[in-house]
Amino acid sequence: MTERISDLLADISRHTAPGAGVSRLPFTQEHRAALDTIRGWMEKAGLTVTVDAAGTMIGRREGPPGAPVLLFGSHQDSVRNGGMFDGIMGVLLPVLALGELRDMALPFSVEVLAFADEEGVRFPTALIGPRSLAGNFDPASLELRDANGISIRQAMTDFGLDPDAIPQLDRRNRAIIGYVETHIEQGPVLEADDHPVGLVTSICGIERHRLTLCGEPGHAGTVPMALRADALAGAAEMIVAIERHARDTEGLIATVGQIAVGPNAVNVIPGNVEFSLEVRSPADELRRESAVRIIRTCAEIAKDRSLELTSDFTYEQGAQPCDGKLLAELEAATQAVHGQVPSLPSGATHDASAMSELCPMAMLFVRCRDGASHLPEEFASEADMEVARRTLSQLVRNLADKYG
Ligand code: HGY
Ligand code: MN
Ligand code: MN
Repeated sequence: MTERISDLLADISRHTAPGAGVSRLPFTQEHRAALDTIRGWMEKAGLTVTVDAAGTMIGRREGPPGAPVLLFGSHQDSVRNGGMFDGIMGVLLPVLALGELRDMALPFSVEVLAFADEEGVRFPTALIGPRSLAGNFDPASLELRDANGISIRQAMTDFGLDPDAIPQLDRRNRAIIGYVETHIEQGPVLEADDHPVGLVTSICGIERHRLTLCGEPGHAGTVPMALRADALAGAAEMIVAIERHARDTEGLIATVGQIAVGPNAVNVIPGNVEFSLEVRSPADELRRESAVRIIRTCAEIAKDRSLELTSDFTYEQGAQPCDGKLLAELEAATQAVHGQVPSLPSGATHDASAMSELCPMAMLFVRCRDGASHLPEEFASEADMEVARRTLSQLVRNLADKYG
């Protein structure tokens, strides 16, 4: 009897740090436990399982000698208190699809990739796995540290990996048909249009900055309002200005998701604040220009309030269009299974953003209840996931005819 997809996802979501939802960060005991479960899925589907130097678990089905490889995959990690579908569903579905096709001869090899770190929640960077395959991983990022001061290098070494072997993962000279990622939509569009799945046309670009404000801490009762340089009040004015700028700019999204205040005491005027600025857009030029304008506005506010502002540019991923030919293949498979082919851009970023530097990339979205994601309430239905699984099997069948 075939196990229900949601039961398999519920099972792996047990590998989480305590708290609501799923909290599975890279190179942790939760990650290691998840790899054991994923290994079981892959072996049951007849795949040969390895883990590469970047911590990507790879389930491979060997094709004829010299044949190209078709790649599927997504990420095993989650945000803190996230849902049980983001990432991991895109590992499970292609594994199940390949399990269904295990007796069918294929004219190419196939791999399912379970990447270690897409969210960039533990460390101030992400996409180590796909960037390693695409040959553009920056070894300097191995020295970046998490909130406990543990470097990526240390975390990977403790996890049993050899980060210095990452450069050997470069697959730019390999014959690759393409990379297809299946992912929960994380937005409300498919639900609003009543579709179980949809094709992704492009993935937005993203950049992150860390803004640090220094003011004058002081006694909350004795320093007159006119004499204050209150770092938190300054940050508040900046955050409202950031929101207003994004609201007034078509095609732009900006978010301040993290903030830290010092000394964070009820009766002390905040002396320093550090907050994150994240800017997204399908248009890289607009994103970059807007980030410059936003930081300039923050600098003006800082000056008016006698605060000192420093901003560090911490992360960037360019916008990526999905590959026309691979999309057409995914469209034919979706048409065959679902009868209709909705398409939409992705406001979330994905491993596929980095994989598109290596090979043709396409994505299949699965309907997301209420568009809720990065939350414990995240939900995709069994029926919709089944449509996605069948679409992936159909895609492999269609490509087998084409390459056969
Ligand atoms: O932030 C994102 O868009 C992705 O979920 N990491
Ligand atoms: Mn994701
Ligand atoms: Mn996510």
